[in-house]
Amino acid sequence: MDKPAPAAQRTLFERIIAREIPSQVVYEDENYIAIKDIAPKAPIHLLVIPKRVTARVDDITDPLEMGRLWLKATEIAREHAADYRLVVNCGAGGGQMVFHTHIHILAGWKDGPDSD
Ligand code: DGP
Repeated sequence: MDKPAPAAQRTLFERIIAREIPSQVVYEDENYIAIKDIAPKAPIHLLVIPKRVTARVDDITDPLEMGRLWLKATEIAREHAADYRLVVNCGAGGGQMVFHTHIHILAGWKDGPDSD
């Protein structure tokens, strides 16, 4: 097997997947990992991260791959909350800070996203 790229060339989330950086993993399979966000913006704040690296969600061009990612995000969200918000920040101007595609799951408010 090829040696992994040096840490400096890999994304933060690749390093989390490789367990080089600790995180709270709530789900993992061969294609995805879901972790708790380090700076939660809601009572429940998870990140669903495909293991295949693309920088941003619009780099995914295969409809099946895009569909599977969103299905996985809804599956994981439903395991944590009945109602939830899914968010994708795309590009620095869209608020993206980590350039490894991910979907935010936000949930757990008492009475909707603006309640607490
Ligand atoms: P975005 O702005 O969409 O790229 O969101 C990146 C998210 O990643 C942001 O909500 C904070 C989270 N984050 C950044 N560094 C870490 C980390 O080291 N561990 C975890 N669990 N989350 C992180």
